[in-house]
Amino acid sequence: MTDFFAGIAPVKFEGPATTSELAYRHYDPDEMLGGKRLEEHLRFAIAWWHSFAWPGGDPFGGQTFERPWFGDDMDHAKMKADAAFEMFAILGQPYFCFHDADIRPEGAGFAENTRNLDEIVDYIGQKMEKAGIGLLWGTANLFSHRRFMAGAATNPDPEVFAFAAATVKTCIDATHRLGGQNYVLWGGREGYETLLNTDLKREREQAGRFLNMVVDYARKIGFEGTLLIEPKPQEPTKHQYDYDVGTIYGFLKQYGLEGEVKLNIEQGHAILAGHSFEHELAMAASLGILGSIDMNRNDYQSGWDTDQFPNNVPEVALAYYEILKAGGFTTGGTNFDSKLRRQSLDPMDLIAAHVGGMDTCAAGLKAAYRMLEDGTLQAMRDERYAGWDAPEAQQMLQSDLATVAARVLAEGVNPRPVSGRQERLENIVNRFV
Ligand code: XUL
Ligand code: CO
Repeated sequence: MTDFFAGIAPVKFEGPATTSELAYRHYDPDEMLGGKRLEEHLRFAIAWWHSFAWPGGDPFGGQTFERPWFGDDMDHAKMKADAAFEMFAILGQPYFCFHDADIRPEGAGFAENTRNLDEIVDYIGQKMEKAGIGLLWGTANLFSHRRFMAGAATNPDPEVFAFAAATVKTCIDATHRLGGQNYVLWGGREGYETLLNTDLKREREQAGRFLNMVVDYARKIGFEGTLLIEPKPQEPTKHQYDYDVGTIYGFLKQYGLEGEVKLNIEQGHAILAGHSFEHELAMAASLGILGSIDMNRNDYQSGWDTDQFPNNVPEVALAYYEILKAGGFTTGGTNFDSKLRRQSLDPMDLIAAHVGGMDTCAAGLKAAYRMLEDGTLQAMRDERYAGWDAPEAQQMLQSDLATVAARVLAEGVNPRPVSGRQERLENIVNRFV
């Protein structure tokens, strides 16, 4: 027990009209939406790294948060876990996510890291059972320690590849033991700063082998969760190999893994890649690799990964619209890869941030569901492509340029431009958000 959240009661659903600060206005876990409870649609998870490990630093200053569990021994790691489960009890979300380095103290090397991980995984496993909380995904932090400064799988030094492979093995083991629904790989240092010291072809090949080894191992131990890669275009490296959804799909195809690995798509990373979140989601869905989401909000001006809590319902609605159209989550969910601003010091800030985020997502999901149910958007989109339903149009796709040209000439084909109706469609969306 810690007294960190003392005086903060479990957050309840009180409906949109409530004036209490810590209540859900839109997130009622038991509300039914199309035969499924809201909790099962959204599958919220809390990120251990931002909520419990991050000290509040930025490039110009260090720690602003004072947390009683900050420290690098096992007692502090356990206190951190205690505080985490106290917060979970207040928020009532079903899942959490972690990196090895968030939950265990850093050891002197691989053996001690593994011992520490095993011990804390036992501790967390007992707490999960008691609380009825699940693990959405686990992952390895292959980017913070200086040994990974030139990459993990893509490192020019084979011994770093080995250390990374061994570490990922222990993290898949830990995720498997805790009943994780997914295992995530985010290649924070899998990229480069300058081509002058980088053999890009070789590095991508190493990453392809690494991922194949991960897939083989996960299957060998009977891990039934989904393996996910998380795209991000840059930061920390200048050029990251997992730039965006399309880039990763090409990589998976190249290494024969498109049927094995799906994607964990993050709002802020999509923005950094010059895309909208819904674009990345729709692209992944169209390629059959949509897995899970890291929910946050990125600053549109700053150009770096700000990981703010979501609070923009219209934006979130368009994201869940794509997710619902794709059939919703299976093993995936909504992980808050979101952190407080560094001046938000109080325990209350941490709770309120999640309450707001969960409410924003619930409101967005419900709006998306109504948009789908109404069907006008879908009908107008279908109408736009209706010409392609004609058998002649389908035949043309099987034909060749010369045949098409002959018909255009013979029939005097001269298409009449039609409106894309964007503003009308945007007005329709605004009826629901
Ligand atoms: C970094 C990021 C990571 C991954 C997991 O930008 O999003 O926290 O989600 O390693
Ligand atoms: Co993320």
